Amino acid sequence: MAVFLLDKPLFLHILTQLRDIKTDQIMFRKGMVRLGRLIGYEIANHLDFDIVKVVTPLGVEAKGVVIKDLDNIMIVNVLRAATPLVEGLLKAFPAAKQGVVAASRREMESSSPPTEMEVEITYMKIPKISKNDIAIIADPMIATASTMMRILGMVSQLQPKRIIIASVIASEYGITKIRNKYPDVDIFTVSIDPEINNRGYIVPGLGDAGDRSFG
Ligand code: U5P
Repeated sequence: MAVFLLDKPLFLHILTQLRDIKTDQIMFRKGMVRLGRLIGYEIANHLDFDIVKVVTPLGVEAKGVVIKDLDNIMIVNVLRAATPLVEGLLKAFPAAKQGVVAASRREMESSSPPTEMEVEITYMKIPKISKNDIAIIADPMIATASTMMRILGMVSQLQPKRIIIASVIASEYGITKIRNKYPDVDIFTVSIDPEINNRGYIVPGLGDAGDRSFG
């Protein structure tokens, strides 16, 4: 598994707006869409490609690149927090199929940071995929990774060619948990934050991504 840390200034500029408590719902959602698009382009830059030749209008050959897998993408939208992120990803992968999973954590205050949280999945619809397809699971926040592990369990059974996680902030703990069980999964994230608090929120984080996008 590789972790791709997307920490170039434009990513961090948008992340900083998302972290800021003063950023309102509209701007938050817009920032998530922008990040989704940028993360999508980064993922596209790490897909397999072929070297091809084309003939230009000048009648001469030019060497070029074709990323075949651009048309073999299935994006899983982890409702509801991932919806604006997926909107952005779809700009990078307009031909993508889309699956949805409605997942919610049972949140409660405990005396120490949770390592596991109960996750309820109330709806799930994943389109048929082939062995040539790449599954991108989008969730802006990976804290205890309880949600992601449930979804990875389902998506890995479909045996896609590759599984990629698109996230904005992942905790160190969550990444390690995913890496131990799913060593072949790639994670694209803008930040790796160090802590999880007693309610299961990433610190410093950006709060509840679903609430901040949708109220
Ligand atoms: N979540 C947040 N903010 C946090 C931590 C978690 O919004 O600081 C939400 C995300 O929407 C994500 C889920 O779907 O909880 C991931 O938590 P976990 O299952 O990794 O603990």
